Amino acid sequence: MADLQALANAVIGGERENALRLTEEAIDEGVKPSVIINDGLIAGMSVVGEKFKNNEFYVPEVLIAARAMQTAMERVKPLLAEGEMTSRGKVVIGTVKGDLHDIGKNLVAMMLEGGGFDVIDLEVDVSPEQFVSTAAESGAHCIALSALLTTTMPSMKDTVDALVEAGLKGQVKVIIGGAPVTQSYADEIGADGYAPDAASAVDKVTQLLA
Ligand code: B1M
Repeated sequence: MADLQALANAVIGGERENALRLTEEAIDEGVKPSVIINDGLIAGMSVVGEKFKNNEFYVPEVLIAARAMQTAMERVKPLLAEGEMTSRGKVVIGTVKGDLHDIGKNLVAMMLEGGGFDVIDLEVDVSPEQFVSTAAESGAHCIALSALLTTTMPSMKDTVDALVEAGLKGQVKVIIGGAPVTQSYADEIGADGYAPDAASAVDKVTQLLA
């Protein structure tokens, strides 16, 4: 019988091949793809998130776990029947204009995906206009902005302002983060939320979209 706890454990341990094998076994046994994703992959990643928050896991462990999760996810996602699994929301993420740091942003994107959100990753050096037009075109619920340079933080405010100008403020939530970013900066620029790390970002987006 398919062992979804073992699958979750394989994700936690970053065992990519094991995670893929257990996913294929579950598929062969007829377990619903949504159950494999929720009770195996997302369950595993949420433990990873907790361990990261509690400093039991560091960046390399999270990246390796996320890679195992993504490999298994790629196998099972195409099998989802239409409407079988409702996304928890769509998030457009990127590192702001002028900023090329992407390690933290990638972690946040992977944790959000592992948390059951649809993620559109615009990568790095993303202008306010790109964030807003992608959110509008894709019907996203949230824009997630990462900045690592104090000099690029103003682009976060420009993005919030561009959202206001597009008449989407409130309808599309904005969450910000990155090493130099603080809650008081989020309050100052009118962002809806701030998170200090990738696991907290999942909690914050969940809360904002509730
Ligand atoms: Co750069 N760099 N860098 N750099 N770099 C910093 C950020 C710096 C603090 C180093 C230093 O001087 N001590 C400094 C910034 C100073 C400042 O502005 N206050 C700096 C500088 C100055 C620069 C350049 C200007 C250097 C130069 O060329 N003279 C240049 C700028 C390039 C550019 O972006 N235009 C530059 C270049 C680079 C590299 C390309 C060499 C490389 C980036 C590689 C890459 O990302 N692909 C790099 C690196 C690696 C760093 C350090 C060493 C590490 C950053 C990192 O990846 N941390 C960094 C010093 C440091 O932080 N110790 C530094 C690990 C990562 C997991 O953490 O990104 O903080 P972090 O993400 C965390 C949280 O912040 C949070 O969650 C993550 C996981 O918990 N988080 C979010 C991040 N985004 C979030 C979004 C959220 C929520 C949470 O919601 C949406």
